[in-house]
Amino acid sequence: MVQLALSRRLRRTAFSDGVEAAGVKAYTVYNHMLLPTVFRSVEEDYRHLKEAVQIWDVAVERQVELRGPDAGRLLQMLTPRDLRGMLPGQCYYVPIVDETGGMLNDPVAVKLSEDRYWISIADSDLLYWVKGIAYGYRLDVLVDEPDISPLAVQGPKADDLMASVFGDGVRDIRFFRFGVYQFQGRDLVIARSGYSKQGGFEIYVEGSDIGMPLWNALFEAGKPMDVHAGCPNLIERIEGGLLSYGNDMTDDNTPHECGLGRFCNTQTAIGCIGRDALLRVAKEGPVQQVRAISIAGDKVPSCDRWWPLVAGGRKVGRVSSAAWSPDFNTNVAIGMVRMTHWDDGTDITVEAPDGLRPATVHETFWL
Ligand code: THG
Repeated sequence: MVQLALSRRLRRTAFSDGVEAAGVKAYTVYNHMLLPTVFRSVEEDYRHLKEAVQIWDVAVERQVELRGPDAGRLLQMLTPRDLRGMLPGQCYYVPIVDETGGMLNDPVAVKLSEDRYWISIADSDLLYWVKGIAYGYRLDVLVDEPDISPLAVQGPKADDLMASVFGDGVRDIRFFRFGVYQFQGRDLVIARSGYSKQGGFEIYVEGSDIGMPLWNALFEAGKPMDVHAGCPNLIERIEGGLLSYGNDMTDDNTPHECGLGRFCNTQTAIGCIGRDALLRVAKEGPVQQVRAISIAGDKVPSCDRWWPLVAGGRKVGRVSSAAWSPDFNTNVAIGMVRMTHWDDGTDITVEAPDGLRPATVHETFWL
């Protein structure tokens, strides 16, 4: 079997020892680190995520920390989402765009205080863009990547598990809010968020040294709840319409093409570097947009390149993520579809690697 060689450049995480002991079967590389993709099987992991509770090593969600008097100004330069109403204790999903309005990342921003934020990044080297902006505009802000390793607790029993380790107070955390809770005498930021639609929390583990102690404590406390190691699940995230940067969108796409227009306030996001470009394209509206797509036939192979979408002999889009959904008894997919074919119920054809298949475009996702 071919192996992936580890080194300084392909980092393990603060939880990799636990992930291996739990029997991880496959990894992907994300922000130059290991991200588990399968434990038992994608289908078994999916069923268990929807019925119990899982612990996810999502340390690959690296934090870009902004600290200093210009931290808020810098974050507003990066995103077309209006941040003026953001309060300490809140998390915002923020499209990050370049000067052309192209997506550079789609992180969660965490406001710790007026002069301190974390940008919890998806898979692109956002740190360099942020450092370049801070330096180029002579901003009074420190930008770096601290030793913080997010650990997600996801699934319907997440509240019970978290309460048993951190106390009943965690049950009151509202969606996309966070509080500070103690573990072994250390303060940890805990938010109600995560890359699934099953509910749960993300623990921003500060200091790699407490990574395995916390991992072990959660597994011990979760025994009665059938806790298992898990990871972002391909099937569940497609059903839920959770986008994957680099797969479903790139810097060639605007947030509006990605269906992230609801997270943009381009008119009032004064200071956003991509604002003028986005105002120009927003006037016309996008000519292609992310859509849910169901694909006929039995289980599709894994989507490791864009699959063309065609209609009437013309290319009308592409599929970027696809998987068999046991709950919906069809293949579910995410794709970019041209406006001529993006209406709900439009029938088109996908050129899958194993042949042509009928597909249908949907206005909304499954979860
Ligand atoms: N949590 C944290 N950091 C992250 C992710 C995360 N960094 C990488 C990656 N995931 C970034 N991408 C997303 C995509 C979707 C969401 C969060 C991060 C998400 N979306 C909600 C939804 O679509 O239902 C809505 C969010 C909202 O309403 O504000 O949660 O998962 N820390």
